[in-house]
Amino acid sequence: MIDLYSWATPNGHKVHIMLEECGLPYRVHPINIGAGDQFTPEFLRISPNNKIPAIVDSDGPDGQPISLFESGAILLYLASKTGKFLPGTDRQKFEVLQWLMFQMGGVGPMLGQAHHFRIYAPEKIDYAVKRYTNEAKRLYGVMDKQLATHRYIAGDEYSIADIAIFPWLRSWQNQGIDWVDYPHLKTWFDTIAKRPAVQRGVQVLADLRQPLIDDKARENMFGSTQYRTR
Ligand SMILES: N[C@@H](CCC(=O)N[C@@H](CS)C(=O)NCC(=O)O)C(=O)O
Repeated sequence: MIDLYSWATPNGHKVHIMLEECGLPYRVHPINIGAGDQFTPEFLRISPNNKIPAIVDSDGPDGQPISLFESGAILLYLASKTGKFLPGTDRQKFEVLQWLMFQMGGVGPMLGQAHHFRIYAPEKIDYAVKRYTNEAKRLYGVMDKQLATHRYIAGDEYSIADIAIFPWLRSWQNQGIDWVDYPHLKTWFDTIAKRPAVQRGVQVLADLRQPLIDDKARENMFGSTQYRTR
C-alpha cells in the first residue's frame, strides 16, 4: 500500500494523477501547508525539505518500505514500479527525462515565482512581476513549439513528462497567460484534461484546499516559520 502525503497543489497533483493513471491503491494523508503541517517532526522525517508531495510505499523495490519526496523522483519511482508512462528504449526514455527535467527545473520553479510575485507578495514589485510573467510566456512558447510537431510533450506517447507539466498549466490565468498565443499547447492541455485519471487526480484533497490569504498561512509559507532551524 502506498501512503500519500499531499495537498491539492500543482506538485501534489502530479503524484495524484500518476497514482490514478497507474491504478495503484493509495491512502491519502492531508498535509495542510497553509496550517503548517509540513513542519511536524513526523512529516519532516519523510520530507526533510518541508514540502509536499511525499510517499511511503510499504512494498519498496526490495520488498522493504521506501519513503520518497520530490515529485519528479516519485513519478520516476512509480513509473519504474508499474512499467507505465516511461518508455523502455533508451532513446525514448531520455526524451521523456529531458522534458521531465525541463518541468522540474524550469516550469515548476518559474511558474511558482510568477504566482508568488503576481498574487502572494505583500508588495507589488514590477521588476519581479515582469520577470516571471515573461519567463512564463517564454516557457509556454517552448512547449507550444514542441507540441506543434509532437502529440505529447516528449513524442507520440503520453508520459510522466506530460503528467508533471499539466497541473502547473491549470493556473494559466495566475501566470498572465493568454491561450490564444499557444494554440498547440492549448490543444494538448485540453486533451490531457479530458483523461478520466487526470480528472480524478485533480479532485484528490480539492475540497480541503483554501486560498493562502490569511496571515497564518502567509507566515507558514513565506515568513520566518520557513527559516527556523529544525
Ligand atoms: N521540487 C518540489 C517542490 C514541492 C513544493 O514546492 N511543494 C509546495 C506545494 S506545491 C510545498 O509543499 N510548500 C510548502 C512549504 O514550502 O512550506 C517537488 O517537485 O516535489
